[in-house]
Amino acid sequence: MLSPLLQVDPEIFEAITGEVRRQQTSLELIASENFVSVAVMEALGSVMTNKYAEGYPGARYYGGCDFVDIAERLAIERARTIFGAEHANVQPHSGTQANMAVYFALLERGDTILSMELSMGGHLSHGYKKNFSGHSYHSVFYGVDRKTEQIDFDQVRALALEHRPKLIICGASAYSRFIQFSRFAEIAREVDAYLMADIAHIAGLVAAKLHPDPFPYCDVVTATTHKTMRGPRGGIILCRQEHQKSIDAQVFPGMQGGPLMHVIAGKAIALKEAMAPDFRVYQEQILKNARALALGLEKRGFRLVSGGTDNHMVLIDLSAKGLTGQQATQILERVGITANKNLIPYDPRPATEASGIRLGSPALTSRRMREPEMDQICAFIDQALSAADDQAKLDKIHAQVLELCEAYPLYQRSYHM
Ligand code: DSN
Repeated sequence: MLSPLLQVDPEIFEAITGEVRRQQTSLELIASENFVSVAVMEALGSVMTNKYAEGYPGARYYGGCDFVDIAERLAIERARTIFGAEHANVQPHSGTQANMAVYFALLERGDTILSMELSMGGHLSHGYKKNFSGHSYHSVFYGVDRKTEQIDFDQVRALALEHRPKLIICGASAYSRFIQFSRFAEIAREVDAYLMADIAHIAGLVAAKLHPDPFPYCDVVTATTHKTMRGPRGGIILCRQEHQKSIDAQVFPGMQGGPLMHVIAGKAIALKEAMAPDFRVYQEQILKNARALALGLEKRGFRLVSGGTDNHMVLIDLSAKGLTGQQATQILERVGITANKNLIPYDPRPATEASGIRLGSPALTSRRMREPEMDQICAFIDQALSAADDQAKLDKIHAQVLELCEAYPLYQRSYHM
């Protein structure tokens, strides 16, 4: 019981130290990833992982819940305060689980959902045919305008009037523009639909009031805590009081068993961090860095989907560069830059290849990089994608990437941080 990991399981020890090295020595540009604080990591590795706590604070099915109750109450209160929500449920294990509980609470099997098409920037759990949400509900999708590559509200309204959805979902995982919740609310009101915002990606920006606020307009808001919020992996649901009972009942016992109390403690810590003044400074820098990425790429001849960014990400169309998203991510990986291939609107390629890549600034902003470093990274990306298979050139870029990473160290304290 008391032996260190290195002794108990050297293979996993090696895997973890390898991952530490990878995170330290590469440039993380995946828009949905971030680096949690040491305090959050302490909670994740704490004894709260040992505790069963089915139920909610003060009303559990197991004894011994006094201390986990403290953690969950703090997480709930902090989430309510930050987002100005009447109720928060902090138990969903992920963003998809949060969405699932909302659907269970608001819909019957076979009801119609109107949401953004996955290939236009939406999310699997918003009704995609191979996801539970697509099996259980009838999905109708809106997309973006071909020219502006921004949400086409005429289409959203026309589809809403035609299909009379019970739920309209706004929110995306690959869309670099503000989500105009007020416009969705007008349409939802017109057709008497519930409105849910999935702010998984932009929760940190919303918390810092740097993105339009969904709360006055939506019945329910779901989020993740690990993207721009910079907390542990997990989901959260925020809603009006009238939905509290049904949503809580659909998270537990409807959909999950025991909550992950160590993660909930980590969520509480991340939410406390989000209440500190420097969190807003961090979120402002995320925006500045995303804009710097957009500018740096544009001036090097890359085409940005929708022409730019209002949030933490940019979506690049590589069609004119003669590369697929898949090829580009592989080349970038060879120089220590991590990104993901992504479909672009009206993409002629399949998702396994894709014509674009998605880049995000949250993780590197946590490393304290700023606009000059973003510009330097754009130069690395440009040089790497033009180098094709020239190993000598790629090695040279990789050496510069390593130098930059060394200048912005991450987790110095012990082997797993
Ligand atoms: N996988 C997440 C993302 O990268 O956006 C969404 O769940």
